[in-house]
Amino acid sequence: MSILVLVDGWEPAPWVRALQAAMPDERIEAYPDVEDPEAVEYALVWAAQGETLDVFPNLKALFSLGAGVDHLFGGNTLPPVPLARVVDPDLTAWMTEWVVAQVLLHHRQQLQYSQQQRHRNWQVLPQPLAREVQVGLMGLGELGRDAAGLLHKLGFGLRGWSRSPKELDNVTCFYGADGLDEFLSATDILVCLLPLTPETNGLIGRSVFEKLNQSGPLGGPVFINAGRGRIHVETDVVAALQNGVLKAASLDVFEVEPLPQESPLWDLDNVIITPHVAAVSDPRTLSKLIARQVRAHRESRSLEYLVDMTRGY
Ligand code: NDP
Ligand code: OXD
Repeated sequence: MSILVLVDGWEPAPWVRALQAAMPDERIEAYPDVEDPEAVEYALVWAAQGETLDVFPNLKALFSLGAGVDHLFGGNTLPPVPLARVVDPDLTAWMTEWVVAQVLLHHRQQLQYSQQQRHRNWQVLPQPLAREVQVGLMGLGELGRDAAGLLHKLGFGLRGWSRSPKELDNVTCFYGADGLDEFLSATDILVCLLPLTPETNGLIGRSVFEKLNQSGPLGGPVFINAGRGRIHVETDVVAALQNGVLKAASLDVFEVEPLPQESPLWDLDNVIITPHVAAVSDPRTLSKLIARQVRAHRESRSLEYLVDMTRGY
């Protein structure tokens, strides 16, 4: 019996090492070096397609090594086994750090001050209070809720939007297509922490940006995306940053990654770009979660963090 690490674009060796340390009695293999495909019971995957998984006829469960699972839905039919994703306090903390860092950079007008610094220009800008700024979180799941907690402590006003109705302390909640416009209308800083699904693909474009609060305390709305790049329409992001419908943006995810050299985003001075690093999957912590999940499955207990295959997240 074996556990397979099947990662595309990541180095498998650190995963194999960390997993072997967390599960010393298990046989861990990295694709494509599989001794016996029929012995593979669990596959830990990042960006693997159904076609590749077809060769393991005795799979019992799939584990996404990322919090998002869209990387698994792009290709062929997946094997009919449960799919669990990653929910981990360290990963969540990293995302909250990234989101809060970006919100604060825009709130404290760091892009303008950095530009002034380059021109040796000593000029004080009017500074709103955090409570005068409304942060709108699209996605109130594991990551959105945690970010909301710290943003509230910092004093920001909070609005949130999800698929199903929610009641959260300190967050004015909206849901579904019917709640979107009202959610957007008072949002000054829009933060996307949605999963990529057929419903969210291309959701955030020109009409969303135009509905944000255009007369807020920051002098224009800000867009922050750490969900997935294909949730935004990149040509609309660029146009909105150029024509002032958006004052600024922070982007960790892009329609195409790595962001192509010819993307106009690289040349805009009102955008902050990070290379999909807001909350990376770290073998040091995630191997413990996977070990717990494998043990639970072997002992016929339920897996945690199962993906709803019909919703796609
Ligand atoms: P969750 O599944 O816990 O939460 C997803 C949230 O999005 C839920 O609140 C859900 O609503 C909402 N949602 C989903 N579909 C819709 C829709 N059609 N309309 C409105 N709301 C919707 O996910 P996580 O918080 O754990 O992660 C979110 C995403 O963050 C991941 O899928 C991944 O793409 C991204 N991510 C990015 C990383 C990075 O480094 N950039 C790292 C980790 C994750 P409801 O509550 O009603 O179900
Ligand atoms: C994830 C990611 O989904 O790293 O975990 O993007």
